Amino acid sequence: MKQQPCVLVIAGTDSSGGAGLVNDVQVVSNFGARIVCAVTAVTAQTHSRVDAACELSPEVVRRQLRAALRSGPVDAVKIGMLGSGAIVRAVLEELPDRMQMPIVVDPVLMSSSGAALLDSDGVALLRDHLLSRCTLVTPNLMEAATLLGCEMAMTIDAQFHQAKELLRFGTQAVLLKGGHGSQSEATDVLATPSTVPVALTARRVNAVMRGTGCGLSSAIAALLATGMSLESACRKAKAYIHERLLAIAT
Ligand code: PXL
Repeated sequence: MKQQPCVLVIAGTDSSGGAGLVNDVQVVSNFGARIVCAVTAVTAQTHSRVDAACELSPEVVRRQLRAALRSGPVDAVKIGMLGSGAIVRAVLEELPDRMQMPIVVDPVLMSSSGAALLDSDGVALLRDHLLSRCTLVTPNLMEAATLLGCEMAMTIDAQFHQAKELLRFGTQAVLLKGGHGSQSEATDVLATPSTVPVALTARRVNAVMRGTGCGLSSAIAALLATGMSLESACRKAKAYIHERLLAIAT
């Protein structure tokens, strides 16, 4: 029997359970993979506000990463909240090569309630050094605009354009999520340097759920850990999030 795949989750905790590590662990487990982890920050929050965010020392993050990577084979990495530039640096120093295992980065910049979850030094390091080390980056429309230093894409054409633009930071692929848009379909655009970008669409669901971004990138990492192709993993992960939204829809 094939060994159970293992995902390394690098993320912060959210005491409401809606986003962050708790959500990541639930999703990765749903896809049957094992988890090793490195906690970057502890946040105290409800569904409507962030009360406190405390980053761990970069040294503790570094040691968790070393220990996690030594504790057995790891088949994929998911990176969520990083908190500070110092933690981004620690992750850059310990992160395996993407040729060894797929690395999915959810560029967590802000909570859905609007609190900053990465400082400005961290944003610059993520954009200029982390993206060139990853297999896939999964920004939402706001995160893409921040990374590119431009206005948020308001049309599907603009979303296609920004997905391709983000490739200039050296990531192997971009999944630009349209969940925060206003069209009747929620369209995500998958772009790579060597293929025509594809639109992954799902009917927009009338539901509010925190942590859909965390969940999507965790599902993709868990599927890539099984050896699935990038496009299939993105499609299957999107279908999974769509099902979860349908389950709570009004
Ligand atoms: O969904 C982004 C996110 C990631 N990680 C943590 C969070 C949030 C959003 O609130 O709190 C810990």
